[in-house]
Parts: sequence; C-alpha cells; structure tokens
Amino acid sequence: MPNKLYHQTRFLISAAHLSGVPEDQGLEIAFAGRSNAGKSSAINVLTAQKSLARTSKTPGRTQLLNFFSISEQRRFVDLPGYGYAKVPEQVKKKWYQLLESYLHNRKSLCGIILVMDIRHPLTDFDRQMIAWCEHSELPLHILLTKADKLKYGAAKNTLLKVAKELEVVELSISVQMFSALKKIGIDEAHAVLDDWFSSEIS
Ligand SMILES: Nc1nc2c(ncn2[C@@H]2O[C@H](COP(=O)(O)OP(=O)(O)OP(=O)(O)O)[C@@H](O)[C@H]2O)c(=O)[nH]1
Ligand SMILES: [Mg+2]
Repeated sequence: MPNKLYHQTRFLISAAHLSGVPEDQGLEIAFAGRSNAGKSSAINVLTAQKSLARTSKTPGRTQLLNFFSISEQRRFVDLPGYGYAKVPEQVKKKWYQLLESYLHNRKSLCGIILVMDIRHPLTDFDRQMIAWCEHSELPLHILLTKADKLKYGAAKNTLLKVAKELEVVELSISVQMFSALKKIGIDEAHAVLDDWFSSEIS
C-alpha cells in the first residue's frame, strides 16, 4: 500500500464499550501501550497529520477506543493507555476488561502495534499485552518510541535487549526504534503496516 494512503486517514468514531465499535469487517490494526508512551503521536506521524489522534502531556488522555478509517476496509485503533497510576482501581479494571475483550473477540484485528517509551520498555502491562497477543495469535510489532531522548548507542542497546528478551515468545513479533518527534523509523513501521494490511480480508 503506498504510504500516501495513510495520509487520507480520517477519524471515524470513539467507543467507550464494545457495543459502540464499528462493524467487525475489513482489517484493523490497534495501537496499544501504557499511558503517555506516545501511541497517539505515533498515529499522527504515521498518517502525516498533526492532530488526528489527540495527544497530551497529561497521561491517561485517551480513555476510549478511537477508530480511524484509512480506506473503506482498513482502520487504525488508538487504544486507551494502560497503567496510569492516578486512575482509580475501578476504572483501571474496566479498561483492562475492555482491552482484553476487544483483543480476544475482534475478528478484523490483524495486528498490534505496541508502543513503549524506549526509556521504560517492557512494563508489567506490556508483558500482559504480549501474553494476550500470544493467546489470540496476533502478530505484534513494537515501537520503542521517544528514541530522540537517548543517544544512539543507548537506544540501540535497548533495542537489542528487548529483542533478546522476546526471543522466547512464541509469536510473530518484531521491534524497532521510533521517534514521532524526530520522525525516526517511519518507513520501517509503514512496511509492517503494509504487510498486515495486505492480508486477505475474510
Ligand atoms: N520527545 C518525544 N516526545 C514524544 C514522542 N512521542 C510522544 N511524545 C510526547 O509524549 C507525550 C505523550 O504522547 P501521546 O502521544 O499523547 O501518548 P499516548 O500514548 O497517546 O498517551 P495516552 O493517550 O495518555 O495513553 C506528549 O507530550 C508527546 O508530545 C517522541 O517520539 N519524542
Ligand atoms: Mg493517546
């Protein structure tokens, strides 16, 4: 798929419950990761749009499942950020159930982009997400974002460490450096998206 196609992405709908999500057809790629990791920023830079997905300095901003339409049959989903400490336990539990249920039941879901701050990779929640993907046999691609915050050598070390740790996971899983700010790793990420979006639509 030419990258230009991503530039036509439009906001579709926000859903607080699975009852409000778009019809489960075509292909969907979801962006997951802890709160403030940079999911919304990644979506914006991959679609070359300034404020398609709302970003914020305040963690926990994206509390809904936000759907974006790339073409008639292809969507991105900005998932609610997990693990924000200040959120009440009850609300956390609800997010958790919503995410798990979405990941296990969504037939159009063809891959997960897991966004991690390169300075804080593989949190407990990230590992939970990886386990869910394993359970659902969903391909997973990791963006180690905010790479601009580290020197190249340190960023590279983290990349190698994360890749090594994930060797044991029985899943199609890949990992790359990324920066929404410095636009690092855009082509590499687009190649993964292209690959997943080229799967046959059932
Ligand atoms: N330096 C730097 N900052 C970034 C990068 N990506 C995101 N940020 C900043 O990190 C903060 C959080 O980014 P968001 O994209 O809103 O994060 P999110 O994962 O969508 O957060 P929630 O919606 O709360 O789950 C914002 O202040 C962004 O400007 C990056 O690549 N480099
Ligand atoms: Mg967000």
